[in-house]
Amino acid sequence: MTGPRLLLRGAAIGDTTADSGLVHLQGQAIYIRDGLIAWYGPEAKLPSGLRPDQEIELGARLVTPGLVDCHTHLVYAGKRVGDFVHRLAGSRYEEISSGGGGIASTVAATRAASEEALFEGAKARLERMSGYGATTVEIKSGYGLDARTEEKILRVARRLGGIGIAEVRTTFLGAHAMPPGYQRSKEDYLREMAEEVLPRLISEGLVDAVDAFCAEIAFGTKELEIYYLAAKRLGLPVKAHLDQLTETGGGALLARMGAASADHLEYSGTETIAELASAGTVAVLLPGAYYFLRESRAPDVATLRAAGVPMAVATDHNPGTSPLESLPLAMNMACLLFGLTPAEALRGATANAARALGLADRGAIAKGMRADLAVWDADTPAELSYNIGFSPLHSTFVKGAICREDSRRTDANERT
Ligand code: DI6
Ligand code: FE
Repeated sequence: MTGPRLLLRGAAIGDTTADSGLVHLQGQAIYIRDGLIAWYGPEAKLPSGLRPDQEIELGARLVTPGLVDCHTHLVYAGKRVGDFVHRLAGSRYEEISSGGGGIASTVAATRAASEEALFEGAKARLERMSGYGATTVEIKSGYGLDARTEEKILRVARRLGGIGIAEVRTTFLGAHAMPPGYQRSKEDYLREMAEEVLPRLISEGLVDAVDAFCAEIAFGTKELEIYYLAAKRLGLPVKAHLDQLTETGGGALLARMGAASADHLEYSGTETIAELASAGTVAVLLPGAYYFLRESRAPDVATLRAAGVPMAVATDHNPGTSPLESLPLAMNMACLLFGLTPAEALRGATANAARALGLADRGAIAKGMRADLAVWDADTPAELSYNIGFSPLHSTFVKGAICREDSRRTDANERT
């Protein structure tokens, strides 16, 4: 593929290093060829002989790697405002689930929705996420819990990846909850999902990874073993929602499976963290769900940091526990609620999030990486974690193509 050769001038680069320090370089240029960063460095050292098709002056704006939202449930129908109101009146999340609300109500709405309606709803959300700087978004199934609807959700997710707003990675979350009214055991359900449904979805090119909800109200480690083994046999990376509401002891299973990521981790203890560290598993922190459920126990960031577990930050966008679309707001919450530094938050939403998805080609500004970039009206990289409910995004580039430009801001600039 040969896209236009682009030369971005007047950029301030904001990025993170492997040890999580912030990098902030002024007066930079970035040369993009074939959708990749072919060169970047001080404008004064621009190699001669570059032949860009187009030059873009960024006026000293901040350029970071495009943000990677590595954990979302973007495709669903219906809202859960009723659950929210009940929780505010004192009900617990677990009670709402067992009382007919919760995941089951979103499953019913998603089964009933047409593929087109699901697509339109999720497209609007993806557009807004792109407006907050996301250039790669992971999307999980898991609101179908039957073959037909899981496939419908994943087809919508794939289609969303093809419309040029952001790159989409798909995750099969057949093990999200027991389907309402299912008569047989959890083992039977997971066996059916892993041995019948998953291979078919893979053969249709719909699945990039496999996830499960490892929790008392969902599935335990014993039942999940068959499910994960099937995924591994089919060559897919695995991940889990782990220890969100109580400690499950699932770290050992995930380490044995060489999990790409373990997500939530509010209740994970030192042993679980050591297991994740031994497997090189990324810890995905989801402060939106913590905040929305008014949890009081935060992930043990100090121990994760000391153990050298890479930490990512994601929105966990879903209608029940995290109706959050802004990755910069998740970064802000990760700093204020979980104790990350702004450098860790940025790395968490770029390089470490890419790693949680097994993607080595993005998440940093370096030669040979995909030209997935976010351009901000911000002075420093720490500023991305500072704002609340406002995103200073100017534009994004996905594989070297400008895919979003805030027209109001562009007009304003043209007027000055
Ligand atoms: N943990 C969550 O926070 C979401 N899924 C999960 O496994 C919540 C899903 C929902 O309540 O709809
Ligand atoms: Fe989730």
